[in-house]
Amino acid sequence: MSEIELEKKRVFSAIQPSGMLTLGNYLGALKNWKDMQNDYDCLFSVADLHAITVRQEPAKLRQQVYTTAALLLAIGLQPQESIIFIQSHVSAHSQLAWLLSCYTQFGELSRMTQFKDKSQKHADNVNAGLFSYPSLMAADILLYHSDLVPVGADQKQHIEITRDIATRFNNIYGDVFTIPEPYIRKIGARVMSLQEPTKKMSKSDENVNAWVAILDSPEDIMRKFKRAMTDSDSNVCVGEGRDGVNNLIGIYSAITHRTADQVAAEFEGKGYGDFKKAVGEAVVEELRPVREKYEYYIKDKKELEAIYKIGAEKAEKIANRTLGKAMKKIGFVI
Ligand code: AQP
Repeated sequence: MSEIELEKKRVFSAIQPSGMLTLGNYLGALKNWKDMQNDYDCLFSVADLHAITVRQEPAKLRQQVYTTAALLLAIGLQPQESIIFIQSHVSAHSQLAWLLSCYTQFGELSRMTQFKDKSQKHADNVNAGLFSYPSLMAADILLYHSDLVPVGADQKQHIEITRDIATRFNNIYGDVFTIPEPYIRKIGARVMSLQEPTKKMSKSDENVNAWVAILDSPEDIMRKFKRAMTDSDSNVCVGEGRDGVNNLIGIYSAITHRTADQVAAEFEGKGYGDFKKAVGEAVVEELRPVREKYEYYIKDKKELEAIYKIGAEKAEKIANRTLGKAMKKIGFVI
């Protein structure tokens, strides 16, 4: 029987080093990255160019880039399996972003909910980069002919605009870009704030009790879940308007792989106290190995640097080919 090696689908995703990564980042994105790396041809990036759309303190940003890169290894990404790199180390991202911004409409950028949210949150710094963020994200994805982009639900709109930009470009110049699909899991795709459960859990939330950092100590995690907002009912079951409880059930389900009905059965007759404790403990145990491995990777900056430099070299080869092709099609002399 002849063996036919099937080409693996290409996966790309990135994460901003804009603060301590949260349980939302972990369940919505990182956990899926790890699960996909054996079955797909993967590239994962630390999106430092995206991070400066919000003002960053230089020393802190540098440290967060290291922390984020070390966390990618700590969650189990293998440099032998996946290409792991820092976005700004591959200049094709900025170059293609400029080209694509000329194929992106003002009207479509104005409709992006992330732009609306962040421009309200950072009203003193509504910069052009914040507005054109989707053109850079489109460049990130399209440079690698990505088939799938594993993200949390909040990024769906950005994948849709990427598809629109790529289709527009291809309609003018022929088949240059692969049209990517979002890869959004049902469970864990939208982890909400523990204090205001109608808002997504976000690493830049000023209320530290609203979010759990992947590197939080077990004591802090337990305390945050104990204080998590629920409601005046005491039944652990999913229901309309029960945002706090729904969120905790979602987190527990994502970690224990139990359905919402199984969770309800497990806590029947017990109060929120027992339930919150169980969710906290599940999160502590899920994140414990990540925290331990993180300590190992962050200590050895030389190894970390070697990994992301090799990653950038590999990524650059793919990215430059796509960039060159796009430039040639547009009519640049190259
Ligand atoms: N609460 C969340 N639930 C599920 N997924 C989430 N993601 C973020 N928050 C949640 C997913 O994590 C990936 C990386 O996100 P990012 O760091 O690039 O940017 P973000 O979506 O803007 O995340 P934050 O935490 O809200 O950052 P800040 O506060 O800096 O804006 C993405 O796949 C995202 O969907």
